[in-house]
Amino acid sequence: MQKKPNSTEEYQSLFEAYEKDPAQADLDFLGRVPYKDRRGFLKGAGLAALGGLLGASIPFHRNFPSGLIPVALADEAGPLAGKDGLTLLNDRPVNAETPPHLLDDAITPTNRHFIRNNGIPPEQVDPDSWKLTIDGLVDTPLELTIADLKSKFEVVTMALTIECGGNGRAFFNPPAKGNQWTYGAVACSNWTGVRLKDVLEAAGVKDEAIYTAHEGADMHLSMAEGKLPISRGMPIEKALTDDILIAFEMNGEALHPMNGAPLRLVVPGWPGSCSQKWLTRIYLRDIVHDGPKMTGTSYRVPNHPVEPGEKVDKKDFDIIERMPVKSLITAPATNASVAEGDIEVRGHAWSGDRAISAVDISIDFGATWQKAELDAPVNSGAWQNWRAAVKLPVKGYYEIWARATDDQGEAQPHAINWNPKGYLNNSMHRVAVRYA
Ligand SMILES: Nc1nc2c(c(=O)[nH]1)N[C@H]1C(S)=C(S)[C@@H](COP(=O)(O)O)O[C@H]1N2
Ligand SMILES: [Mo]
Repeated sequence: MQKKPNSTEEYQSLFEAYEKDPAQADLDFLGRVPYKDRRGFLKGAGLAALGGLLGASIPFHRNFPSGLIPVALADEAGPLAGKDGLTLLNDRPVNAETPPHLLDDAITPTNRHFIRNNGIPPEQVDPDSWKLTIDGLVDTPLELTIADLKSKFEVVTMALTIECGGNGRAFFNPPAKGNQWTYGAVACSNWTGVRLKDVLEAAGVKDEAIYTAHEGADMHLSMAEGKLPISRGMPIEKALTDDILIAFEMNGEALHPMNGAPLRLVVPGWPGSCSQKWLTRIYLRDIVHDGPKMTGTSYRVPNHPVEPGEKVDKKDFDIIERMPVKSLITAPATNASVAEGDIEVRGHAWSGDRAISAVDISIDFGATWQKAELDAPVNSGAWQNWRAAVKLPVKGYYEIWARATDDQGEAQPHAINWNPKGYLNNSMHRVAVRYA
């Protein structure tokens, strides 16, 4: 039995031993290197030496950008362990999205839930000793274990949609800086936990409280002590609604480490950034929270229409609240070739905290539309599933377009509503299909 190394230095020295004499070294240790520590190893000669672990040499190792890890390793033991088919957009911090055709399930399985990290997740979490602090402008500050949450409050399970505010950013022109999400920074899993509202009411919300502030146990990319990568909040009226959970289970099991284990907030319909992962503290404030990624232009859009590329003054940005009406086509996969003209088109639709009233499908570039069959949400906060039997009249190339309309009559636009940071792209999803 090899001793498990337990510090970065120890990993480093084992790795150096491996570089000196691969035949004699403890090869197995590499598989256990936490991904945050791997970064230092994977440069130049270090990367070349990893050939042993990958089962092949790396002819172009000199070109490998430092800071990335080989995808083959990432999938096996890194942040994407337990995920299936996600596209890694960045490994520091970890950001991975799900191709639309892998989001076909009515309820998103954990292995298909996207990952959006702003910092470095905590490495060792102990659910039994995890504590959540509720303080700030409350009558009685609380410190709760997960066992306390389960025993003192009603435990509920709900399907809840989380979408990153930057989903669809890849399609902005001029481009917006940040993760180039295409379609897959959205999911609707089953979450089990207690209502945020019940916990806040148990602590007693003071009259002066106007905003929540959330903290998690992840570290800033700089690893600086006490510096949070992200701390967002929401107006107290929103926090006291029924659909927001402090969740300790995802699809009937412990949360995935990258989705916030052992405890997180789930705020459906608002930007995913409200749903603090690795949740350690919620405090109530008498000002709009000003934590990291609450200020400047983070998660904000201009409060008036702007031209693509237009410079917008900082004071003209508003904090994003609800996410806009949107839909996703999950079948067929784009670029699919079908042998029959009769096909089923499927997908999901959602609109912040509203319900969807219709999803329309077009196969003729928007000239005519047919109504999809639309399910009611399984509960409020869940996306709605839809399907349509579609007939492709003759062989050839088609695009399937989907357009959702919500119960306030708002429908998805054809073109992107451009904004400087690339948020809220709810333009229609188009997939290419060849009837051959
Ligand atoms: N502690 C913490 N919570 C966080 C984040 C983070 O980086 N750290 N990212 C937020 C953002 S921007 C999004 S979109 C969601 C994504 O949740 P997921 O990674 O479980 O899909 O988590 C949010 N909660
Ligand atoms: Mo996000």
